[in-house]
Order: sequence, then C-alpha cells, then structure tokens
Amino acid sequence: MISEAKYLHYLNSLLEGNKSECVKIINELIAEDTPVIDIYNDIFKRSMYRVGQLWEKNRCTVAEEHHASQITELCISLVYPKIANTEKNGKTVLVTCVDKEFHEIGPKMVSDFFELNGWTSIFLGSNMPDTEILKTIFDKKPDVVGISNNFYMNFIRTMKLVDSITENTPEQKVIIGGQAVEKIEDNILDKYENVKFIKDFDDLQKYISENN
Ligand code: B12
Repeated sequence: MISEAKYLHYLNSLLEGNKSECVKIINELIAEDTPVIDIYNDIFKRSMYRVGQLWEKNRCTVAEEHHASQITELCISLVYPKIANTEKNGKTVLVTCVDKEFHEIGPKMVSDFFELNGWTSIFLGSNMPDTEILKTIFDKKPDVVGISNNFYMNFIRTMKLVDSITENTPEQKVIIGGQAVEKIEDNILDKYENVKFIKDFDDLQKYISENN
C-alpha cells in the first residue's frame, strides 16, 4: 500500500514536470520493494487519471498532459528490471493498441503484468494497423491477444479487428480492455466464444490465474 503523502508528492512533481523528482520517488519505492502492482495502480494509473480530470477542466494544458505522459513512460521503464527476471511459463501474449489509438500507457502496464506472471509479452504499442496485427498473430501464434482501446471513437475499429481475428483464427483467445470498452454494454461480446473484456488488474490477475 502506497501512502497518500507519497502519491501526492509524486502527483505534484508530475504536474510540475519535475522528472528527476518523479524518478527519485519511483526509485525509492523500488528500493523499498514495493509491489509492482501497487506502483502501477496507486501511482501511475491514479496520477494519469487525475491528469485527465484536470485536462478536462482546463486546469492542465495539453503540453502538460503530454509531458506527464512522457515522464510516466520513463518511470514505467524504471520498474522493468523488477519484472525482467521472472521465470517464464512458456505462454505468450500479444498486446497492442487498436488502429488510431494513441493511449499506450495502460496496455504497456498490462504487457508488463503478463511478464510479471511469467508470460512472454510482445507489446506493439499505439496505432497498429489491423493487417500488421493479423500478420503478427500468424507469425508468433500467441496464446492470448490483448487489445487496448481508450478513445470511444475507436470502438468501431476494435470490433472490426475482433471480427477479423475471429474470422481468420477462430480459436484465438482475445481480451479487450480500456476506458472506451468499459462503457459498452456487456452483452456486445456475448456472441464471441473466445473474446473477453478485462476491466483492470484485479480482473486480469483472475484471468491469468485461470489461463496459466
Ligand atoms: C495521457 C493521455 C493522452 C495521451 C496519451 C499518451 C500515451 N503515450 O499514452 C495523448 C496526448 C496522446 C492523448 C490523446 C487523446 N486523448 Co487522452 N488521455 C490521456 C489520459 C490523461 C491518461 C491515459 C492513461 O495513461 N491512463 C492511465 C492508464 C493506466 O489507464 P488505462 O489506459 O485506462 O488502462 C487501464 C485499464 O483501462 C485497462 N486497460 C487498458 N488497456 C488495456 C488492454 C488490455 C488488453 C487489458 C486487459 C486492459 C487494459 O488496464 C489498465 C490498468 O487498469 C486519459 C485520462 C484517463 N482517465 O485515463 C485521457 C483520455 C483517455 N483521453 C481522452 C481523449 C478524448 C483524447 C483525445 C481525443 C484528445 C484530443 N482531443 O486530441 C486524444 C485521442 C488520441 C487517440 N486517437 O487515441 C479521453 C477519452 C474519453 C473516451 N473514453 O473516449 C480521456 C479519458 C480524457 C478525458 N477525461 O476525457 N491522451
């Protein structure tokens, strides 16, 4: 559990664009052996959601939001050495953003979370064309494909991609996540046998435990 004081210290540093202070706080948490999932949920996710609220209310500029994203991505990579040496279980996940989706922090953390649980993860990042995703599925034959979609305008693209994957590789297990998907009615995925919506890390932990 990360203290409120630590979170607020990080958030203020992030909003000030104080990269070195953010790095210092994360390095301290790592040195204290704070669980990766706590750093991801209670620092990175929470602070970026707060940045989003401030941006919505015009209390944070677009430049400040971009800067906060850059600092967050840097800080996520500081945590990676805690993940890198996890013993592998032979399973592979492919994690990607849907085409025209630029929010890559959430799926990057999802990719790391799979690695923390022993999976090999292929993380493709933002704005991936469907054809390239399909090609990678054919080449790498992942056990699971994870698709990320935060911007609601891209939801139609997510469903198109899900349709292409299920048409071309009907046995492929697919999970989809992100804030755009959260808002969609549950039963939209009912017709797909192998497609599941995953809301957050608790949900993901459950999914991974069932599929390890
Ligand atoms: C940073 C940011 C950006 C950055 C992204 C930089 C980057 N390198 O990623 C930039 C500047 C590019 C950006 C652009 C835009 N953004 Co923006 N952005 C954000 C912000 C502030 C933070 C995103 C983030 O990192 N969150 C933290 C991560 C950890 O959370 P997460 O992504 O939700 O991930 C969690 C779950 O959703 C889930 N999950 C996510 N993906 C996956 C995938 C799988 C497989 C699984 C299992 C789970 C999973 O697990 C994660 C852990 O719990 C959010 C605010 C917010 N509430 O998130 C707005 C937000 C997402 N953006 C928004 C908008 C509107 C935009 C723009 C349209 C703005 C504009 N007018 O240009 C563009 C759209 C660009 C596009 N086409 O994608 C809206 C989206 C609303 C909606 N649902 O449609 C939000 C919510 C802001 C708001 N309050 O309105 N943005």
